[in-house]
Amino acid sequence: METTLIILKPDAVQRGLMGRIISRFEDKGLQVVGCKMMQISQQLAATHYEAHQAKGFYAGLVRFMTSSPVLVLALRGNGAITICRNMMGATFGSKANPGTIRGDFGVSNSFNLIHGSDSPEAAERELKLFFTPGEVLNWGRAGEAWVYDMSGGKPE
Ligand code: IDP
Ligand code: MG
Repeated sequence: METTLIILKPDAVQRGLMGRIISRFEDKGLQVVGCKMMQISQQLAATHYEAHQAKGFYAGLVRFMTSSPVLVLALRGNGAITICRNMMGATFGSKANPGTIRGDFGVSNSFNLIHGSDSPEAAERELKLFFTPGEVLNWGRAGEAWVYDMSGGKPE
């Protein structure tokens, strides 16, 4: 099972889209194992987006991410990282396909509602940045046996 970091960005929180976006992930069968609202500090935004430091949009991106509260989620599932990235859609709503979160809820070429880790390495690094170990809960879902076929001993 993979765990991925999702951030519902300031525009998603301000526009009242938290519930609808979380519902999409729950409906899909992903398990919420961590969830909290927070205001991202300058330092945390800089660390999280350090790979983009040289880009022209970097200063604006840090300003956006620190401007208003976000909701951070740890989502778990078989292949959760790729599943979430596919559900998010292309980087900006103007280009993202209908049926994706960015495609259905946004039109901007700057505000884009959601972040999701893009690799197992990124997920490990980002989960540590946003959650303390005790904030990610290993809880058993009552309906798990009907989310995955476990007859072969592993989730299919
Ligand atoms: P991703 O979030 O789809 O993985 P990246 O290219 O990794 O997209 O960029 C990280 C974030 O930086 C984006 O989600 C977006 O918030 C911001 N960003 C990327 N490109 C631009 C741009 O051209 N203008 C403004 N913001 C941008
Ligand atoms: Mg990226």
